[in-house]
Amino acid sequence: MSACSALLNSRVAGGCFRLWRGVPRPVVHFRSASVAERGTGRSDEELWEAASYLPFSGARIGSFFQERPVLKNPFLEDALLRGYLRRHLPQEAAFSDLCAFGERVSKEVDVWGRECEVTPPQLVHFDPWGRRVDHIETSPAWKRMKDLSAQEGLVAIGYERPFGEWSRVYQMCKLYIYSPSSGLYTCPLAMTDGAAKVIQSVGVSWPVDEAYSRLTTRQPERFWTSGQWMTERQGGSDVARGTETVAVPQTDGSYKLHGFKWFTSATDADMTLTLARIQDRTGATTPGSRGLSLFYAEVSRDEDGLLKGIEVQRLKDKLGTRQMPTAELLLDGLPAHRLSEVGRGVASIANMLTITRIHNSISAAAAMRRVVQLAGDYATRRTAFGKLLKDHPLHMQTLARMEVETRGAFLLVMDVCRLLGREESGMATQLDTNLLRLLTPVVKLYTGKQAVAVVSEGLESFGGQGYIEDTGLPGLLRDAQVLSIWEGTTNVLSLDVLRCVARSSGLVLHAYFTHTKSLLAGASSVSSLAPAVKALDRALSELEDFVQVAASKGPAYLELAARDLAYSLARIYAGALLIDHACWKGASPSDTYAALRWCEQDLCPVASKQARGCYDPSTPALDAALVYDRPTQD
Ligand code: UCC
Repeated sequence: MSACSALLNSRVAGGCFRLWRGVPRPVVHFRSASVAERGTGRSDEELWEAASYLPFSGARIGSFFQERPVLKNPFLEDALLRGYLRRHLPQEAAFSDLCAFGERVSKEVDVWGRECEVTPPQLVHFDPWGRRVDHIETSPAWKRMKDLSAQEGLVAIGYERPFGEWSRVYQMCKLYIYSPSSGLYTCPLAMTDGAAKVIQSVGVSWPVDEAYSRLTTRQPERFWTSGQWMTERQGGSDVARGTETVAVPQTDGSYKLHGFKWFTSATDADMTLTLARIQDRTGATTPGSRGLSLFYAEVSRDEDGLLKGIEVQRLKDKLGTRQMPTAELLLDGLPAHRLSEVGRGVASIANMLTITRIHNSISAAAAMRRVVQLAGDYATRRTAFGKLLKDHPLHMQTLARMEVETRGAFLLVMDVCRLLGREESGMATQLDTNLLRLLTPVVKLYTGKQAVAVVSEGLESFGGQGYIEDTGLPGLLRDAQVLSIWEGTTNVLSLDVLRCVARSSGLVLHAYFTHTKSLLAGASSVSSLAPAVKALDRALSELEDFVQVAASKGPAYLELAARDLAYSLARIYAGALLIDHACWKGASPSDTYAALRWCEQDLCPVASKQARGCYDPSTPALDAALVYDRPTQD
């Protein structure tokens, strides 16, 4: 008989009293036995036993409860965010607004975010009398998010530009604080910002002047959000071939759209930008990218309450982002106005893509930051193996690695925001513009991918509790997973990097090398950073060598190297930003430590993989053979 079953048997035979003989009596917090058992007629001993020796019973569930992680003011808690702003935007107005907003997020908004998650949108197709209404019902919390977004100027700041070239940084810092508590309201805000940007680029005049003022207002009752309907049944990446929607010209110069949009995010929007092919008199359209034009449409209802020219087919059943309605839409004569020149749809909507990709990167860095903050807080509360988690070096090593990833992501995203701000305020040099074009896809793809890894690691740091739905933690991972998918998958964006290198005849890479070297210039005399600077210098020359060799290779070679090239660009640039930040006179020892740790990884995977022959002509066939390797018949 095992020791365990012997104990169990002795309990059954003699009662639990024996189990405690000679063992110090436990301190048990119990509901008052005399009250609970009064009138039961049980002896004192029975009562005493029940009260003192049965910490778990029908009436008790034990006395220990794990403390939950506490969300503190995300602005005050974030040393790098505050350091970055002290360095670049040392304005009291910005600090006090971000501090107050951080307080509001932690005390008020985070609860709404959770409410959005547990009260997902519903599609009501019919009213009780059978009339088709296609009404998307959203939670009260989702509606509060809309009002808050207007009040806090989460889109407006980008257009008011209160801090000149640093206004985008300021706006995105607010979104960074807000994002993980926003119940995914950052998605409609991203598209709203993108739509305002597109309207600004084509000219704020009829028919979009009213829309522009509503997208950028701070008045909740006037505020509109926009959709971005790009994805059709044939897929969302190859927009040029996948778009079937046609635009039928009307006599008044407007159009009616007919098509099927397969993914439309935040479909409760007030308006949308979308792509379609203009039909000629015979009904013919131009295929490919040159056949696509950009359209503006309002989502409105007729006097009977029916959506004009739209049927909501169904809501998507998604892994995450459940807070937000994502729908399939049949466009059946949707009234619309053409915004771009005929056939310039993709190029015109590219402005929107730049903005939504930057928002995506903000959400990715913010998700990492949130899970690191919560995990760090939890480590000060949770005891295991006799001490707090924070006193376990291996646990802290894990959290520190997550912190390093988060810092790299934050600086990458902020630098893209800095460049965007410079461009929009007319301060950008040609180098800035080229750098912005190259870094936007690089930062989006890198941070999207890293967010999944860091948030997943973060959940693990809570043990089993990280896997429990109503802690709110699993939602962070579900929502992170979309970040590498929408707005261009990792591979599609890696190919976009190649395309912008080719279209600029390499000028975007020239801008990249020039600026990265300038970031390192001040670090050569800082001895504490020497190993990081050395590693980065080496990686930069490996990357330059790769570019030299790759220039003589064909498209197939470059395509195989595209993802590793994008990762190399991201890691090297983030390393340079971390080093540069650590050289700032206000930097902390942790800033130096983070830069050193970042630069310990393989900073230039495209060179390492090239050296191993990963892009050789034999590779595609070997990859395919490996993927489709099946057991042979015995
Ligand atoms: O809609 C979606 C979900 C909405 C939710 C948004 C929330 C996000 C924020 C969340 C925060 C929580 S998801 C679907 C989004 N779809 C995509 O992202 C599309 C992915 N595919 C691509 O990006 C492809 O590379 C395409 C569609 C751009 C490729 O199309 P083409 O026609 O083959 O492109 P081309 O020929 O390369 O480019 C056509 C023109 C060129 O201009 P010109 O003719 O002047 O040379 C390009 O330079 O467009 C220009 N262009 C760009 N310009 C293309 N891409 C860009 C770019 N990224 N930036 C600037």
